[in-house]
Amino acid sequence: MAPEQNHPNGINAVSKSAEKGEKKAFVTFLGGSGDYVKGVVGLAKGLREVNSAYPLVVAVLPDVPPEHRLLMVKNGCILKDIDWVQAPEMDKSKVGWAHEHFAINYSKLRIFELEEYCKMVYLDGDIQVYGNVDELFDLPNGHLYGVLDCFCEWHHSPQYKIGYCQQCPDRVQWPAELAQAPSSYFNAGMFVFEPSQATYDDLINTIKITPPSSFAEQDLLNLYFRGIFKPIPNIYNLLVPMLWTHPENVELDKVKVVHFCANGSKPWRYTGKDEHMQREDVKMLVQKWWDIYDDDSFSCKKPLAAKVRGKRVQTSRPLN
Ligand SMILES: [Mn+2]
Repeated sequence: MAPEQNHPNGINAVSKSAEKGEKKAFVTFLGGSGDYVKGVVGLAKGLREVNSAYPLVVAVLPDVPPEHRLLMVKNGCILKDIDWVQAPEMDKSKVGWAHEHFAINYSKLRIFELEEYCKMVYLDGDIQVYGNVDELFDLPNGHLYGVLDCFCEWHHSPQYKIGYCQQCPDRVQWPAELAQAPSSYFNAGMFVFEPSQATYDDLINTIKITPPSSFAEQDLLNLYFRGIFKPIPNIYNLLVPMLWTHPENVELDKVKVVHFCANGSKPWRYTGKDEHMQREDVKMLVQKWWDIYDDDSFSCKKPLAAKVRGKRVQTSRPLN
């Protein structure tokens, strides 16, 4: 990614790329024939409800069935066919969930190949938007932006064992004898990036020289973009577990993006039986997701951008 030149006015300035008329879009990723398509359809409707000026691109793997493709197109999504990315060191004797999980996650990297877009905001299918986030497209080039992850429930991480979390770095100091504290680590369910074939090729080369780890492409992206990553406020990717792990860092009335990553919190699978799922704030967010999903007035035959062209909603919330 080339560093941004002459951007004195920050994110509210019209970016050079916009002047050149280059395309920008949200992008998500879908594989398989399961129920995750509901998340994507919900997200498409959510982006429409907040009057986003940008369309939702869905990078689809070959095994997404025609009926799911049709459903997404009917809801205004732009489909881009992508091929699998081979996961590293796959054990051919295990063709179960772990294999599929790894293969799917690495294939998400294909979004970096979508060079017809100069800037994209990646959103997981288990994310919903409750506010307009178009200002993210105006962030200066040359960085990858995302929200700091929370380690409080990552039982296998060294951070968890120590009790350290980057969301509250003062709670437990990183032990001096353990050398350097871990660098900032973003949750890869949402990030702002500039597609680039060269970056994609480089990421693939990095896979070849990096042992696979439990968080697959998220670990890889964090490794690769170390030093280029810049954190943005939690309101752009509220991880649902943050509601109970870091309530002091949650501004629920300001949250724009909610990531249903907690066990049992995916709205289309929600039963309320899993731990924390009877919290009032969780129930409210899940209900809001369903309100959006069930509202058929948001279904349309045209891409999102066509509907609101020329009526871009201006948002003024500052980023820092
Ligand atoms: Mn997710």
